[in-house]
Amino acid sequence: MSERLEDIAVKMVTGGKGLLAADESTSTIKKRFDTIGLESTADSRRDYREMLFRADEAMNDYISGVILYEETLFQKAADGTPLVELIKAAGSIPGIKVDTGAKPMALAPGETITEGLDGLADRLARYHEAGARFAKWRGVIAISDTLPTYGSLKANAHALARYAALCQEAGIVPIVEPECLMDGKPGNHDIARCVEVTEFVLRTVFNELAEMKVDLEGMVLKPNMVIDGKNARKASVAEVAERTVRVLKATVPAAVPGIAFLSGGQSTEEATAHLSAMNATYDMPWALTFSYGRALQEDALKAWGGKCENVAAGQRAFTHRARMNSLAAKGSWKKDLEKAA
Ligand code: 5MM
Repeated sequence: MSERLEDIAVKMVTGGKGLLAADESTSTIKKRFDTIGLESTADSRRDYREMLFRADEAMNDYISGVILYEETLFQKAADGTPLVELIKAAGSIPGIKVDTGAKPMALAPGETITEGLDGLADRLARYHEAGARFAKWRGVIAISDTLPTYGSLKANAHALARYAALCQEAGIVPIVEPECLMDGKPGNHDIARCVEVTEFVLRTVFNELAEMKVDLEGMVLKPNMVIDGKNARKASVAEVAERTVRVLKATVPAAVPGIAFLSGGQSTEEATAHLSAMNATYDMPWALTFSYGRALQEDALKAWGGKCENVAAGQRAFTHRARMNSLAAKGSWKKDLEKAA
């Protein structure tokens, strides 16, 4: 029986589960490994990701799907089992990052355009064959007093919509990720500017999705939260939750089954607290969950430190964060659970 995109999308965002973004490109994972003094090689990347995917409690109970980088989709664990099979065995869905990165945009200083559309239909067919049932594409939007420019925003939104249409045609659920940068430069914008930009970005993205005939029931939105820039943090948890939900309600159609936030450079605990506050306080037409990279992995990476004797410690740290975020997806995270751990 053919799988319905709508069913896959619902499974990705419901039941108190969320997504693990483990799709760091080779250059980004190198930066992460540099922080623990570990050389980035195909084997060290495999060891790290294998550790995460073999964390049974986290993967079975809290993680609905994993976003992979292409290398990982075709990589095998040390014992020869394909990493994709580890993910599936835990009842989680393998996904794949299909953009080829945000590149400097011509005649648009400080802005980028995400590439990867050429030949994408063929790649999607290969990824589907390899077991991927959802994909991810990230458009990056810089925020300052003068950015984004409309040209850059429109080009990124258009690329996101073309990608989403290609995914749906290939039987793959698109995660549409327009990220308004919290930690870009200068990063001193306030939350009011973030409201303004995020609202305009989401409106533009959904217009483009409509023009490309994307079925909203068969996609997942991965937005930033509405928050002050990294160098100007002031807003309380309640304010971030309130302003984020308000912007989403103004722009995201109820047909979208779920919204899975990126963490964007928030501390691990902030990312959890904000998500929990939204779910605890507001009635919303969509499921609200996490699709965190750094906020799920930071503590695990540190605890592991690249040493095989620390695999269990790394898995414990990952499981703890996954559990906290699962509680947040149900609106029932409490700060003292962090202390207890
Ligand atoms: C895990 O990081 C992802 C890959 O980034 P690069 O292509 O730059 O290597 C990234 O797309 C990620 O999926 C999202 O930005 C969310 O991650 P965070 O860390 O912001 O939660």
